[in-house]
Amino acid sequence: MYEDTIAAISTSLGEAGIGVVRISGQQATNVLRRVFSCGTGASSSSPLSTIQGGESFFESHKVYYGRIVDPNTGDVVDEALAFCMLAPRSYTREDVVEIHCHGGPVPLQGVLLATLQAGARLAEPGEFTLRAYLNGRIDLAQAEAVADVIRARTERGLDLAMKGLRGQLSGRVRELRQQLLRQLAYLEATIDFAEDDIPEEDVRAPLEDCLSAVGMLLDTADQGIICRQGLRVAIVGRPNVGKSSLLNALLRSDRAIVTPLAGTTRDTLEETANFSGIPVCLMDTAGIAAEPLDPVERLGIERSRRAIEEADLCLMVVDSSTPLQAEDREVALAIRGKPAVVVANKADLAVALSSEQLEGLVSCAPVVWTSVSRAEGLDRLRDAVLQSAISGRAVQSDELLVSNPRHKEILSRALDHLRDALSGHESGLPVDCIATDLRASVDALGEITGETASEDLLETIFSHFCVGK
Ligand SMILES: Nc1nc2c(ncn2[C@@H]2O[C@H](COP(=O)(O)OP(=O)(O)OP(=O)(O)O)[C@@H](O)[C@H]2O)c(=O)[nH]1
Ligand SMILES: [Mg+2]
Repeated sequence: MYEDTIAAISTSLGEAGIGVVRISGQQATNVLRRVFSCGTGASSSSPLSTIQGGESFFESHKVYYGRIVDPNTGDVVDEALAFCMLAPRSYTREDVVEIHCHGGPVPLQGVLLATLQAGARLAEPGEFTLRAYLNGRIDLAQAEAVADVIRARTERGLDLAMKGLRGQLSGRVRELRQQLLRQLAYLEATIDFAEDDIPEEDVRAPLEDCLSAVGMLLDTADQGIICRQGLRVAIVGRPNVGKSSLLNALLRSDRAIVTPLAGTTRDTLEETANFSGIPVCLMDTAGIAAEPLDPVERLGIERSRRAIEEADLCLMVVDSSTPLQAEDREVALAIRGKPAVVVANKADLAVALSSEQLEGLVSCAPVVWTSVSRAEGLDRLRDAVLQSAISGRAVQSDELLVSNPRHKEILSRALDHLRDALSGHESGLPVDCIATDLRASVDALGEITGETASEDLLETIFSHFCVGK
């Protein structure tokens, strides 16, 4: 339990019907007593004069109506509802108070200031969730899932985050860690009590089981991470092939200017679309021309190249009604090495390109024929984007997905140590060498749930949270 009591605005600082200031810690109810005047407040210039009865005055999980007042001057700050969630039945497992006031920046900041004047200290980012973790209410992976729930951009992302919050991944990782710990205990016993009669056990089979289970979790990570973070997709091509038209069609809105003139788009433009639950940030770019007409076009082309660098995947748009041009090949060169899909657009016009020509344009890139002006081929294009991004391995939606890059890195470390342990076992290395690898694997898995997390790691994770969570 912490000595100090923290407070923060827990809702965003825009205009809204209500906003919430949250307080957590041993003094939470005392802070509320100092700033809260119960009832309509007709005769309540001093908050303390209307509230009697000490600690027990606020019943847990019961809502009180009243006013928030400045604890020094007694001036009314806002009208509010307040309620206490006494430990341990709260988010942090400490006493928690929520004050629901009007949701504007000025009343919210006024209410927060009153709680600080009454003895609370301003919370650090993620400090409420850090306390929930340190007080054992949730583990580290669940704490990370809290941030993912808040930041989810699609229903699928939310579904993933909720699974994390319910502890699905934590449960699986803990199970695997327990299995490994059992093997480790056995190996250590054979080291410590070599001369005693320890019945011989097969270490190899359970280690192989764990190895394949960790490998299977790891296999889901690329898709999981895309579901959580989304994809950045650059729409590139020479001028006038229909890039902006494609952006508008995929967004189903008239976002970018489209004209029959080459060089219409000068600057890159970003907008997010939802492809089967995956947030896809689409970047429309200036057409890459061999000879830019003016400095603006040249700067635009530089930005197009930057967008290619930033992208996870490129949609290379070509005009299928004209033969390939040097500029098309230049674009193909610019996206070399990136996952890509070739979009053979304007398929409603007389076709001037063969499938072979298109397939040879960017190595390994699938080709999708579209007519953006007739809205044809767009579903196939969305499918091709997802297929390319997840390397053709679609995971069932009810399968457990690893969606956090930190968890992926840990799993791959745990897998390496497990592999070392197994190959050591096979080549007859001394038991203590095998035990060392196994211990490293167990410790790595513990970093996911937090059993073996360092203070630095906690600081890194929670500093990315918003204040008030
Ligand atoms: N026939 C036909 N015309 C299309 C299609 N897609 C786009 N166009 C037309 O092609 C022209 C150029 O479209 P844009 O979307 O502005 O092309 P762009 O690649 O963004 O061009 P820049 O911004 O200049 O690089 C417009 O007149 C569009 O209406 C299509 O599928 N079929
Ligand atoms: Mg354009």
